[in-house]
Amino acid sequence: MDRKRSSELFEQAQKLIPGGVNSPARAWNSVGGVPIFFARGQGSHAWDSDGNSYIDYVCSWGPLILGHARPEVIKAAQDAAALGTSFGAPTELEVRMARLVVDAVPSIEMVRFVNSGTEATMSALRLARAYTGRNRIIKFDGGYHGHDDALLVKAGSGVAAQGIATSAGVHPDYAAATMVADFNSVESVKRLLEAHRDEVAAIIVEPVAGNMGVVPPAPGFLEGLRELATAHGALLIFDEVISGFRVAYGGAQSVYGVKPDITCLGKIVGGGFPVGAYGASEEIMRTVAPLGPMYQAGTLSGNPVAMAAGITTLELLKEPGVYEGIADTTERLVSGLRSLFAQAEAPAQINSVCGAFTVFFNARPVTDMATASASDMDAFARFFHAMTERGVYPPPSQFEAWFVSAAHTADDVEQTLAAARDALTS
Ligand code: HOZ
Repeated sequence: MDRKRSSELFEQAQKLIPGGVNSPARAWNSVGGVPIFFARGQGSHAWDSDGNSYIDYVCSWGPLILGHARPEVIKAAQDAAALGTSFGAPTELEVRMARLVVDAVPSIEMVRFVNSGTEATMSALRLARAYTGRNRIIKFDGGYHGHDDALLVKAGSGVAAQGIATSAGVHPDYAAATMVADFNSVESVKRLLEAHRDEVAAIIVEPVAGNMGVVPPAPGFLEGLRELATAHGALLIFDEVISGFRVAYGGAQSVYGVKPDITCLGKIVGGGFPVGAYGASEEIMRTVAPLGPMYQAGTLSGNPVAMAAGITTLELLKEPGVYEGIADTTERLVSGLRSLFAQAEAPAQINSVCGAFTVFFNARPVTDMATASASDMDAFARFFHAMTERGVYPPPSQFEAWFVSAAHTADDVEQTLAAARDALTS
């Protein structure tokens, strides 16, 4: 496969942009080689700057649950843009979007829109501190919640792929207030809460971990967190930036039946445009300015073009059969890959939920960051390159999710499995 133009662009980009990328996970650091530069996308496919086509399982790292350039979403964004791209004042679209989110997510009575998942989690922590009057937080090893200072401690995603424990530049006082527990271990959270009674403002968790690769919650884990948070007067924050509107329309909290105090959203909620959101009960959200003393603001927050794309995406997701279709496509990919790996006698664990999965090159079950880290990164890298060479684009890191959209077809599944069979044989 000729990727001459991507190589040229990467050469130029590296002189102008750190690492040639605007987000480290895109740099292919953990798999090596030259990142593919994309030029266009349609449905389940994306085309690179050399004209090669790929079945895309990155899907912009999650937002594109309807696939690339879904016509209704594009039209909604175009129509909104033609009426003015930003006002810095309230618009009707924000009210419609807020209504959709409040109706969809069980724990949200009021919501504030921001511009990214990072802004959502950063604001949620500030809200938890303001509401409880406490400073410490508990996060999980391998949990990634964007690049807020307090959350770049033992983080997953690009941080784990770089092998960084805590980012340089994080103020030591912020890092010191962050305590790290083990995903799927209620006991590890209990120990921290008991050692720091009346000091913990919040426990923040991805209810389905997505940034150490996909790791679903063990039975009782989320329920245990809920009980502990309530017993210790801490708030439970679900970071549903990935799982929201993906594992189900109402997110992971609707699937597992556990209600957090604060929910963070991003990715899908913006329909491919930069949107994040945080929401909670009216009582908690009354802490947010201008109603309360916790300040948070943004010029482009609730941007009409992004709101229009988000509204249309959520409305399309409400149509009957959408999630059943995504779940079915995910299941066919996962079971097909499982049997191919078994036939090839290649050790692999495939963790999945509706619309997302990870192939861990690992002989043992992956239930937390320690077990995810035991995966064979070199084997993953070889598989990744063999797949891209065969026109399938998986995430360029062992610690990320493959995202399945409503646009992926039975034909895409067949072609992906054929590519995997060939890749494993080679
Ligand atoms: N944080 C994203 C992966 N979990 C990567 C974002 C990007 O590079 O676009």
